[in-house]
Amino acid sequence: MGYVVGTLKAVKQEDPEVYAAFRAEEKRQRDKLVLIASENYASPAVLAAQGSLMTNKYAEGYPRRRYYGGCQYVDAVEELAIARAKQLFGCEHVNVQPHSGSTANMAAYLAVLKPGDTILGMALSQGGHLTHGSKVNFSGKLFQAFSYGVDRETELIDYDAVQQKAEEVRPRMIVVGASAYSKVIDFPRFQEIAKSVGAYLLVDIAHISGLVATGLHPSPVSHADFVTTTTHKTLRGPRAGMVMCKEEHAKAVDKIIFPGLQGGPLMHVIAAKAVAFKEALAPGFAAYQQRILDNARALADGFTARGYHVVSGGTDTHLFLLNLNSRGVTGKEAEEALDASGIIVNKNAVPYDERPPAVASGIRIGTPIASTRGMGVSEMSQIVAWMDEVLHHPTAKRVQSRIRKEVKALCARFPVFSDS
Ligand code: DSN
Repeated sequence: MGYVVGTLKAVKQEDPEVYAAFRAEEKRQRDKLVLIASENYASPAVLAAQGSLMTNKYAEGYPRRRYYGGCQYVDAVEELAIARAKQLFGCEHVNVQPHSGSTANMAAYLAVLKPGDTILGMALSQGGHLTHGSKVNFSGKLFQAFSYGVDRETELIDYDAVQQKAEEVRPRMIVVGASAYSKVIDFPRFQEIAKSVGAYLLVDIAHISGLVATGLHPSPVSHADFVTTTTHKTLRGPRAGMVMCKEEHAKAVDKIIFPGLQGGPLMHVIAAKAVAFKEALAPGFAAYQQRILDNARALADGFTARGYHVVSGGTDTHLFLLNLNSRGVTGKEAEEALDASGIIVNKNAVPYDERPPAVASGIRIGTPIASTRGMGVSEMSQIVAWMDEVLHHPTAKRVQSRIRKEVKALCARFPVFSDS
C-alpha cells in the first residue's frame, strides 16, 4: 500500500509525546486485523491531502461566493469535489462541507423540518444510527422521534410494519439507513411509504456509500429527497460527511449548512474528499468494493457453517452481526478476547437484545480494512477459524497469545505502512 510514516519528522521534533502516540497507533493499525465495519484505511493521497496546508484557509461561503479573499485555489478544490461527487452518485445537488455524518443528517432535517416535527427512523437497538431519532441524540431531543425495526423471526426490515407505523405517527420525515443491518434496503418501497403519508425521505448511506457508488447496492438517489453519507467508511475518504438532495432542496441545504450549522468549511478535508472521489471513480474501485462484499460473504458463510447465528441470515453488504447468545459469551467478552488475539471488532446489540448496549449480545464484523489490505476469501476462512477458536475459549490466554502472533504474521503479508 506504500503509506509513508517517516514524513512526520516535524511532529517528532516539536512534540515527541504526540509523535510517540502516532507511532504506537501506526503499529496497532499495521499489526492488528481490524474488522470494524465503519472504519477504513484511507489512501496515502487522501491522508496527505487531509494533512495539507489547505487547513490554513478560511473560506466561509461557497465557491465564488466567499466571505474571505484569497479563495481561488480552495474554490477549485471544492468545485472538483462537487463535480466528482455528482458523477459518482448521479445526484442533482451536493454539499461537500459537512464536517461529519451527524452534521450532514442535522442539515437534511433542518433544511425542511422545524423542532417538534415528527420523524420516523430505524431504532438504534435494531441496527439504526444515533442520529436517526435516538432519545440521547439531538435528533431525538429536537424532534418527536418514532422508530421501526426488524421482524423478530427473519431479522429483516418489516416494510408492512413500517407502513403501519408511518400511518399511525404521520411523520414529516422518514429516515432510512443503518449502522448494523446487513441486507439490501428496498428504497423504492420506502419511497412509496413516505409518499403515502406525505413525508420527506432521508436516506443515510454512510456505511454503504462505496457499494452504492459502484452499483453493488441499489442507489437511493432517485427515490429520496435527501441522501447523506460519511466519506470514510466503504467510500475510503477522509473522516467527514456530505449531503445530496434534489435540486428543489438545494438552497435550503446550502443555507442550513452555512451559515446555519457551520462556519468555515475544513478545506483540507474537502481537498481529501476530492481526492477520494477521484479514486472512487477510477476503474479499480469497483473491483475493490466487490472484494469487500466477497470477503463479508465468505466470513458470514464461514460462521454459519460453524453453527453461528448470523443476524438476518447473511449479508449483502460489507458487514454483518453475530448473535452470540447461544455461545455463552457476551459481546463485550468477545470483543475483549478477540482484541487480545489481535482481531478488532466492536460489541453490538442484536435485534431484541436483552443486554444493555455496553455489554450487548453480539459483535459487528466488517471487511473494508481487510479488503483495503488486499486480503481475499482464502484469508477469510483462516480468520473465521481463529475467531471461532477464540470464542470457544474466551479466557484462554495461551490461545490468544498464539493467535495474536499468527494474526500479526498474516498482517505482515498484507502490509500497509512503510518507514522510508
Ligand atoms: N459510529 C459509526 C459506526 O460505527 O457505525 C456510525 O457513525
